[in-house]
Formats: sequence, structure tokens, C-alpha cells
Amino acid sequence: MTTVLKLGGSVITDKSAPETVDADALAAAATAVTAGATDPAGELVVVHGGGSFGHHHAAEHGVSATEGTDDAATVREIHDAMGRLNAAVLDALGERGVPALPVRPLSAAARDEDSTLTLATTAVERQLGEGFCPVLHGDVVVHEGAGATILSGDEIVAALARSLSVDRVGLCSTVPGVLDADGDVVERVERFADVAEAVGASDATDVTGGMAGKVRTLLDLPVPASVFGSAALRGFLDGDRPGTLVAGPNVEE
Ligand code: IP8
Repeated sequence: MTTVLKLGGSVITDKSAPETVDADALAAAATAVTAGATDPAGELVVVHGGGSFGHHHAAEHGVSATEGTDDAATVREIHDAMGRLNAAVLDALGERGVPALPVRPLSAAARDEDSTLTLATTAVERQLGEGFCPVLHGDVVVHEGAGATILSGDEIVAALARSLSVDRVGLCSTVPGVLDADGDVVERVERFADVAEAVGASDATDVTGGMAGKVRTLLDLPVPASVFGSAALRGFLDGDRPGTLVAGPNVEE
């Protein structure tokens, strides 16, 4: 039984100030991970987003999921910032007894010219097998013909759900789910058209483009994915399906 949990960067950082962890929110998330019914030792993979760490440096240098850089110092600057956030997440989990270990995507992933992502998952699988809790993060990734581009945590979640035997996927976000035009949580999304108007049209390659990009990425998965707010994190880890369930055509239920 493997669960992949994404902690949104906006959930665990203060996006209004560069490189600022939201210590209370991170502590609450880490506490939920230890208290939930999902065993973080060997059954849980955590992925976190960039928040005020990665996005701040990426924006400063004009690097995005589609606009690359061939400047190694810029790549390292973004990657190092994500390393600092990753260390904060590992500390918050480790202090609470979670056997959390880093897996850093820059060294495990690559993108082809057509943006197809390859993510080596042997380290993640082996860490799970030995009772650890792998913690990955949105990162920079070397991209054929473009230098290096931004790899979102959502894409990593999708790559993990495709290559590992994953039972449950959850995205903990700052909103309680995918919202309709009236601001109410949509219970289930099976086609992008169901929510296109409410989440706004987005280019399919714009994976860091808010809820639209998130929904598109999740609709491709072979397992259903829940999108929920931080108040529902514990419930998700206890086995509930809070917020919105995104279940695309590849899901066999
Ligand atoms: O917050 C972005 O990850 P996301 C990672 O999951 C960087 O989109 C480096 C900006």
C-alpha cells in the first residue's frame, strides 16, 4: 500500500516573503503525517512544492516549465533554494519520528525535447522497501534543447503514480478542493471540460499554472487523486477521500 502526498508550496511557506517557511503550517502537516493511519515508514512518499523558495528564484531569472536556462549558476541557485526548503520539511518530519530521506529530482530526472519526463524511481522504491519515507520536491530539471526548466511537484507526483505501484494520491493545497464558479467544492472531476470554465483554460504544457494545470496532470493518472485543503490532511491519511476526487479515463475503479 503506497500513498503519494503532495504538500503544496503555498501550504508550507509564506509566499509573500522570499525563502520563508510557514513554520506553524509545516508543523501541523508533519504532525498530521505522524498521526494518520498511513504508516509514513515505508508506505508514504512525500512531494513538496516550491512556494517562496523555488518560485522566487525561478521568477527572478525568468525560468519556467517552458522557458529554460543554460546558466549552471542559475540552475544551482534554484536547486539550492529547494534544498533549503527540503531540509526544513525533512527536519519537521524527522523531529516527529518520521524516517524521512531526501530524493532530489535534478539528479534523478530529465526531460526530452518534447517535454516528456523520465524520473528514475529505484531510490524511492528502495527507500520505501527499507522502511524510509522518501521526500521529493519540485525542482529544476535538465531539458533537452532548453538547458534546464522547472519541474513542478505535481509532475513528480504524476511520474511516481505511473512508475510505482501507487494506491492513493493526495494533493494538499490552500483551497479545500477544485472549486466551481460559485466557489463550492466540486466532488468529482472526470473530464477537464467539467471544470474548464471554473478553473480557467490553460495550456496543456503549463503544468505550474495553478488549478487548471493541476487538474490536467491528475486527469492523466492511472489512480484517482484527491485535492483537498490542509484541514483535511489528517482525514486523507486516515483513508478518507476529502475535497475533490479527480478520476480521469485511465482510472480503473
Ligand atoms: O510548486 C515548483 O514546484 P511546484 C518548483 O510544485 C520550483 O510547482 C523549483 C519552482
